Amino acid sequence: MTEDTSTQEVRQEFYGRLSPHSMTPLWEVLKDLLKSEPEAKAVPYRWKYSDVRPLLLESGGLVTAEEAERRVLVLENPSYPGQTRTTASLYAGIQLILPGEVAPAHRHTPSALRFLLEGEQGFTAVGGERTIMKPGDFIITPSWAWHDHGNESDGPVVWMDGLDIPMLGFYEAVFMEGHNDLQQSVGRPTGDAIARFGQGMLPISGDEAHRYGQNSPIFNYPYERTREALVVSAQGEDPDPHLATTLRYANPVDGGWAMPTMSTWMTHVKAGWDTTPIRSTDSMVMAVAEGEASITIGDTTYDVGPRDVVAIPGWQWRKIRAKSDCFLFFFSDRVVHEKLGFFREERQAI
Ligand code: GTQ
Repeated sequence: MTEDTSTQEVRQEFYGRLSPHSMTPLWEVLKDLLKSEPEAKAVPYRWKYSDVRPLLLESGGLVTAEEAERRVLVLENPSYPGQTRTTASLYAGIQLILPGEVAPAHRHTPSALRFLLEGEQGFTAVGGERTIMKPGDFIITPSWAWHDHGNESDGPVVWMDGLDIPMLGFYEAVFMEGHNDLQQSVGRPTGDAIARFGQGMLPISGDEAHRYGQNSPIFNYPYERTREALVVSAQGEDPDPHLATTLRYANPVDGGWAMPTMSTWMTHVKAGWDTTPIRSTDSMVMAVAEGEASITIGDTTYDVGPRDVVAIPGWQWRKIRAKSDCFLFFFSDRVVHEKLGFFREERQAI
């Protein structure tokens, strides 16, 4: 017997006596635990709206929004089967509300965002105010805010939900409460929040700004305004080689991200433009508002068009080639990486 095998045997015997005490030797796992670069378990993935839509509408014939509470097809990362997550930390799903339906009022610790894909007359009520949601709008549902959704049009209303459920799941802090009524009572006129907070003005009494806790008091950022801001910005400067023309959704009170756990922004890439690869530690979900593009994530390239959704795991080189003028919505866990001090970004030389 060589000295090596006997050393191994002695160690294994020792490890065997550790395990009944619920202990394990760090040195056997340290190289897997601490690596020189982040390694995502999630894989890139694209959901084509032409695949999602017919299945979503079919689900509309199987279960009502009220019965389902939320009739959503979860966009589940292939690396995490059964785990209702789209990246390691983010959840995305596609929600359908049919004409006349109501998704009942409830509240939960996870924060939610909506990105409107289809339908003109869907609404959501958050904290006593209703907003009508139009395609391309970005809507915030803060943690523990009552919310219910409805559709007063004669066509389906469809949006992407983005939630931080996997993050809160890690902290074992996911819980919810159902409302006594199907819908919450509405105490403020539609448009109140954006009038007070979204016009470059703020209420003179500072207290009001904290209506939605750590979230932006603007809870619907209309696409019309976002798009205009991007189009005009793109006229006034050359696009950033890595980010093209990108504006982030900001909290007007403190200039920070609009939500405390999820960063959101929109990127405009003009037809014919190609971005230079960039990577960052945050994982992302992208939804196409307008345009045709190809996005490369690591070794994988996807063609995307309106309403397609893509999962982008952390620390993978990404670049976008626009075939027509593109407007791309993103949400990511970047704000958490920044707050906790481990956000990193790397840009390939031009
Ligand atoms: O609309 O409140 O996709 O509670 C998952 C959980 C949406 C919602 C989801 C939810 C909601």
